[in-house]
Amino acid sequence: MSNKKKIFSGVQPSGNLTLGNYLGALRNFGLLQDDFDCLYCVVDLHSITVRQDPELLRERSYAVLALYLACGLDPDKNVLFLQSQVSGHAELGWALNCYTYMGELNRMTQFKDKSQKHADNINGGLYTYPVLMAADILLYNADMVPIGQDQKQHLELARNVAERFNKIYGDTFVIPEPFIPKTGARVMSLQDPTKKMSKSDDNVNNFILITEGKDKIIKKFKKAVTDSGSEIVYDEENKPGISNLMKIYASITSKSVEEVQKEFEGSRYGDFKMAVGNTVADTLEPIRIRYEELMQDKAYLDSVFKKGAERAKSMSEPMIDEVYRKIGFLR
Ligand code: ATP
Ligand code: LTN
Repeated sequence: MSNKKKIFSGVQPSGNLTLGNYLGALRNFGLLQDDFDCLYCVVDLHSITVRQDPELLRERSYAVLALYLACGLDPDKNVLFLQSQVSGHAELGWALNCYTYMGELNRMTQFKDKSQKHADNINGGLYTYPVLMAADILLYNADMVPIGQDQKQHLELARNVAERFNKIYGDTFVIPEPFIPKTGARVMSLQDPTKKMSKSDDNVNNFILITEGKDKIIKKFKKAVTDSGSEIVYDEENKPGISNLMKIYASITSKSVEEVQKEFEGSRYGDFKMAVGNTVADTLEPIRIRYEELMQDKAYLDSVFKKGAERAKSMSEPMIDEVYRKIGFLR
């Protein structure tokens, strides 16, 4: 690794990835790979906070890696790896649990949301999950963490835990900064634009999958709820549906929302929805094709994971050593 700044981010293999994951996270991973030393992790340890079918979990872990690659991440330039194959995450995670207060964890909104959604399985892992996320980042001294808006609170916690540890034991961890895109940081559900587009949503019309075909994508955009009125204007409060579509279009075309508004001045909702659907589908099409090819070659995906784990291990071992020594464990 060079003296470039370091990036860490992760995606859970808890379902098929959506347009939200793409615009909020994956696309930015690729944009950062030339200027930073990047580690991109498939965070399978995180995903078992919700019950997973073992076979499906394995398949989805490959699928997230295949999507990383299909989105253009170069496995030689970036460290692409599976969290459970690098023991330092669980080790540092445990240690940091003892430096995180329950009061802090009680404030995490994702825990509140997920415990409502999975009321029959509110387990300890779901509660302490942000500590494991802090460990992921701090283990490698990452300077920056590309994430969607929903993860901002978790990153704040990681910063607080790092500062606390540094205060007790002297400089140990780099304090990481969030990297949240201007548009695309919070893609909303197509049927209920007041809630986040989520891969674990029960209603398939709420989300667009990265790997969905063109016809399906266009159909879903056609069905997307819009608001009263007929003008394409950005107004999150009164026109959440149209505003969400405008943000999606802006993000995918790298335009500002103002430019999008100008472009569609005088257009009808139906035409605008078709334009968004077409643009999204055309952007995702090459990714889907490459993804499908890669999923046919598990031996290759295994080899990428293997190399990634080796590199991640050698990068993380000095940190575990330092932390354990500082805490007072015999080395
Ligand atoms: P779930 O919906 O199952 O809770 P998730 O999609 O929120 O999962 P991850 O797959 O781990 O969780 O998220 C990976 C990255 O994608 C994170 O950086 C997250 O902030 C981002 N992300 C997730 N959903 C959206 C969204 N709707 N808009 C923008 N970014 C998103
Ligand atoms: N908590 C994130 C996934 C995640 C992550 C990370 C993101 C786990 N560890 C480290 C950035 C950095 C989520 O649920 N989206």
